[in-house]
Amino acid sequence: MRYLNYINGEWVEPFSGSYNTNSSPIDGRELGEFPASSVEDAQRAIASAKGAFSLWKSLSYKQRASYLLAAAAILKDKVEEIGYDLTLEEGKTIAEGIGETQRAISILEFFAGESAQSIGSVIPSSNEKTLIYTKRIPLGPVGLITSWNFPIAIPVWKLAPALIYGNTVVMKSADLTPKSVYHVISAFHEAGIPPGVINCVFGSGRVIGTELVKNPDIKAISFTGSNKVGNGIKELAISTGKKVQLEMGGKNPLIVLADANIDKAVDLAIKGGFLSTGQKCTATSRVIIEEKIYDEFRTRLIEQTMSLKVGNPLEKDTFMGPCVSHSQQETVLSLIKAGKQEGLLLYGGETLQNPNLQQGFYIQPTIFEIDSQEARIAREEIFGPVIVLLKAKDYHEAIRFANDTEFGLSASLCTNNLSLAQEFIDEIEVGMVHVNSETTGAEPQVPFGGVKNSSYGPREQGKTAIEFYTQVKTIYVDQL
Ligand code: UN1
Repeated sequence: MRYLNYINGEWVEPFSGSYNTNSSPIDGRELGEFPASSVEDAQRAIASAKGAFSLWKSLSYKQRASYLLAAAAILKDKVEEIGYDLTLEEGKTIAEGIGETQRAISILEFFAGESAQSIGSVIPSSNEKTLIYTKRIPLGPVGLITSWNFPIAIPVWKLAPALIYGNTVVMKSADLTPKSVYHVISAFHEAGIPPGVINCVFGSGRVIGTELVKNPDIKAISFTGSNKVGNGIKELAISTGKKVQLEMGGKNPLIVLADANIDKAVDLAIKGGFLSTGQKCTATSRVIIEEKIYDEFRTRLIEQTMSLKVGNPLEKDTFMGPCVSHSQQETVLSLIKAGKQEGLLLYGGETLQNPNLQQGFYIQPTIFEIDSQEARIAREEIFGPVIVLLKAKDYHEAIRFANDTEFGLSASLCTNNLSLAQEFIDEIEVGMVHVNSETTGAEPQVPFGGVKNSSYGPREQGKTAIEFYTQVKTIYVDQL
C-alpha cells in the first residue's frame, strides 16, 4: 500500500513522485511505501501550518481539547491494531507496542485536561488602580522532529502540548517508522482537526528536517534523537531565531548497594537494559555494583539473562525483539567488538543463530564487565541490548563513576538506606532520578528531560511543557 503526506487536511502525493519502501526489522516483510519528500513538500506543509494558525489560536482551550480527546478515543478503539503495527515496524514486543499506544492516549488525555488549568498570573502593580497580569500565548507553526524508538508516544508527547496551547504543527516522522506516525495523524484527521493545524511530511531528515529548522515561518523546533543530529539542529535553529528543545542521548547508571534486594536489582537491570532491545534514551547501560555483592549480582544477572526469550516480538512470550534496522544492528555489533578488546564479555555479543530469524536484526542480550570507565562501551551511548558492569568500593566511589559521563538523563539507586538515597538524589547529575526503580519510563504528567549533553531547552511533558510551547505576554490595564 502507498501512503501519502498530510497537508492542509488532505493526503497528498509528494512533488518528487518518489517513495521509499518500509520493511519490518522482524523478518524483512514489506510494510508499505512512504513519500520520499522534497524541500517543496516541506515548504507546502509549512505554508499550510502558517495559514491555519490564526484560526487555531482563536479557538477556546476547550474546543482545542475536544480534538485531543476525539483523537484519543480513536486510538483507543484501535489500540491492538496500532500496537501490532508498531511492533511490526519497530520491533519492540507486542506488549510494549500496545503499552506505548496506551501511553499516547494518556498523554492526549493529560493535555486535554491542561485546557482547564491556569495560563498566567495576576501581579500587583505599584499603582493601585492598575491591573497587571500575564498570559501564555502560542508561538505559531512549530516543527516536530521525532525518533523511531517511540514512534507513537514521542510524536504525541510533542503534538499534544503544541496543539493545546494553540500552535500549529509540521511533523517530520522518523524515516524508519512512518506507519506508526501515520496512525497518529490519521486519528487527528478522523477527529476532524481543522485543515492545516497538523501537517506531516515523510522522507529524509536531511531534506525535510533541515528545511523545518531553517525556514523563518517555523517558530520552534522540538527534536528527539541522536546528539550528532541534535547539535546540528541547535546551531541552525538558533541562528534563525527559533526556540529549540532537544532530547538526546543517555548513558544511564543503575547503582546497586550491598543492602539492596538483589533479585529486584537484577530485574531492574534486565528490564531497564534489554526491554525495547535497549533502544531507549533512558535505558540502563551501566550497572555499578558495590564490591560486597558484586559476584552474587553478576551470577544472578547472567542466569536471568540466559533465560530470556529473544526472538519474534509478535509472539506473546518474547521478552526482547530485534534492533530496529540493519544499520543499527551493525552499529551495536561494532561497539560490542570494541567492548571485547576493552572489557570482559560475560554473556551474549552475537547475532541469533536460529534459522527462522535470519531475515531480522537480532542480537543477544549482552553483558560486559569493565574495570575502567575509559572503555568506549562505558562512555558512548550504544542504543542496543548491552549493559556494562562496574565494581565500586562503596557508595562514594559508585556515585563518582555514575557522574563520570557527558550525559545526564536518568539514573537509579537500589538501596534501603534512606540517608544515602537522599544524598544520591542531591549528588547525581541527571534530570530524572530513581530510587529502587528502572532508569526508564516517563509518566505524562511529570517533566521529562536531562542535564549535561542529554538535553537542551525547557523540559517536555507535564505542566512544564507550557514553557516551551508558549511565550509570556504581560498586560497592564489602567482606568481612564
Ligand atoms: C521511556 O523511558 O519510557 O527517546 C521514555 C527516548 C526518550 C523517551 C523514553 N525520549 O527514549
